[in-house]
Amino acid sequence: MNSELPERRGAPVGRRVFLGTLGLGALGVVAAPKLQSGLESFLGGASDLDPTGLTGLLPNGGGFRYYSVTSSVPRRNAETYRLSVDGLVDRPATYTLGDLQAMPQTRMVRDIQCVTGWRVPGTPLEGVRLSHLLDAAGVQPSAKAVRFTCFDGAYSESLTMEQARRADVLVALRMQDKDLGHAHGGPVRLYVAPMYFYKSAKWLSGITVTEDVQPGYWEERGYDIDAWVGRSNGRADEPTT
Ligand SMILES: Nc1nc2c(c(=O)[nH]1)N[C@H]1C(S)=C(S)[C@@H](COP(=O)(O)O)O[C@H]1N2
Ligand SMILES: [Mo]
Repeated sequence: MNSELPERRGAPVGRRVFLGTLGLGALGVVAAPKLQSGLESFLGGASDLDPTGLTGLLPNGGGFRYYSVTSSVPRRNAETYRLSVDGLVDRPATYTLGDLQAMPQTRMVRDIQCVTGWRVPGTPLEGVRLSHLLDAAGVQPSAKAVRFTCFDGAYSESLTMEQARRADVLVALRMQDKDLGHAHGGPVRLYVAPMYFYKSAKWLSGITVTEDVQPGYWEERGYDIDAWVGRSNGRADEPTT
């Protein structure tokens, strides 16, 4: 495996470059307690995202790290959020948050595992099964994969059709029994429970059914397309339970 991959050094390259430009690296230690409390209120929805992305270097109370490959992400709420389902389908659709909330919800409690090594055990995620949306759209026989795009304008992911139809792949609306906040990719993110967390695209805005798998953001930068926990990326983590 390529040891030059940016995320293996602890942070996505975009943010590192951004921090480096601002010269904030050394400030982190001093500023951490203040930023940490800022992040916590942010995660509660009360304040704006730290535009430096410095909060991304700090684990929050629950052991998560905030990841974004872009330095800022627009906000979407119940009024402005839209999810499109298109590509090789008979019935393309655009859903609001309310539409998604009205569909059958599935709740799962699994370990979340980032490929860089941090893990958050026993995390509840809840939302609509991706297979439900695919069935509603009517996938055409030539379709072998699904591509996901995000309203950060940069990130993308992909799954084979077989992976996408698994019961443990959700279009997630809630995490830790709360509506998904902006920092964690709200209002809607993908959740691919059996794979490393980079498959779980945040700020999900598009689901496109495609003929073949198109490598996602980190996959174009060397990570495995099939990102099974414990069986990919040269790692030997225990599978999530
Ligand atoms: N849109 C988008 N989704 C993303 C990422 C990202 O940078 N942008 N990072 C991925 C990675 S590497 C991880 S570990 C998780 C982090 O999710 P969190 O910020 O909720 O902890 O989101 C994944 N999904
Ligand atoms: Mo990650």
